[in-house]
Amino acid sequence: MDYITAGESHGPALTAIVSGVPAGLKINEANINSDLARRQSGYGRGGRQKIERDTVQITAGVRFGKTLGSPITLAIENKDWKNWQDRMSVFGNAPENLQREVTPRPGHADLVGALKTNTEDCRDILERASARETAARVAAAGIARELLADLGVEIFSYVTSIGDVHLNEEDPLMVAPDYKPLDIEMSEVRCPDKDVSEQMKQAIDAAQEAGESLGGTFRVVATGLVPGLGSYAQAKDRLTSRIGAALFSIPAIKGVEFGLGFEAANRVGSQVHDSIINNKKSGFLRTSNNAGGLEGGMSTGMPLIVSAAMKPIPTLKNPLQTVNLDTLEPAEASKERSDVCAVPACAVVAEAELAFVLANAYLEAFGCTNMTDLKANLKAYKQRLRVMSR
Ligand code: EPS
Repeated sequence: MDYITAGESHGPALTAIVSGVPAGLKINEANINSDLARRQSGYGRGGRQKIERDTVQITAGVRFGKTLGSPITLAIENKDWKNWQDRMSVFGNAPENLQREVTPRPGHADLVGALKTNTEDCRDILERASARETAARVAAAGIARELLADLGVEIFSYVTSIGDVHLNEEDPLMVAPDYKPLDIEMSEVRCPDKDVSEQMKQAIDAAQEAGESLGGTFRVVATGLVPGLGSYAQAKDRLTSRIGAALFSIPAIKGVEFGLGFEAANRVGSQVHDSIINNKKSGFLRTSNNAGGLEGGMSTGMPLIVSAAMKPIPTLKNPLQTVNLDTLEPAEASKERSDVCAVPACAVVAEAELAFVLANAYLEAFGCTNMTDLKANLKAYKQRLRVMSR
């Protein structure tokens, strides 16, 4: 299963094509739209989210609510396009009064993209480099999420810090899978603790007043996985490397940690690795989950827990110094309308990226042509594991 997206932030629409989806998978548009709404939400988002009501339109690959096994096309209209038709026209000439973007923002793709593609207008770059593109990823991953849900896998995320406000968790790797999704969804910053949510919102308010932006960290959790997804045999098949690459593909992600992450490097071996037990009811289990559900590049069957760090958004109300590309003189970086903080939204995008990797791992292990065969193979595998653990 693979996806590709197209679309500019202020163009007519975002589009995704998902290929390699098995036939016979039920698709519920409402679930995809709910993920799109979750991505749009979050305290600290900019004015754009008041304009958009992201909803998916599926135009290929689904018949009577089920996948055909052919490529699926998903489109999301950019409602803001009507305000940009002159500046972002697909054909015709640029308007005479067109204001080119010539003051690249440090931290965004503006300057390097312009140098690379030989354009005199950074808008050619920023329109695609904008995190608006992640709406198409979330829609595409909606297909992966339907597949995983059908196989008993759930994915959720929560925010662990915004700026210097941190959620203090006693034993996060053990408690994280038990958080109540409703508590997370009720928080405007996707944080399960009400008081910390308030502090995070205050930090966002303060940043906004100061003309600043804020980054943060979040965790993504997947439950219900069978052990053995991914592989130890080839570098590219290690689930760890695939998930790492997928999360690092999200704009502004600067760090990814699995389970204990960097903290594992501070400890001795016996304080890191998870003892193995065998329990008649559940089979092989671990007494802890420091590995975050991955060993040898494969799922262990424990909840998969991965954390990521997002840098602050580069568009600043009080901009940094840059160089005017026309005059080559010092200038202030451009002040696009933007978000003060998009960490909660980024966590939803990370859910989507993780869903894609995990769905692929299931398809590789249990077959990818149709849901009936896939489920039969998965059932047989689970049965064999039960026999091996008794
Ligand atoms: C985004 C839409 C954008 C930005 C943001 C993400 O809308 P606009 O540019 O029209 O305000 O709010 O873009 C960025 C964070 C970025 O770095 O470009 C969205 O829908 O997620």
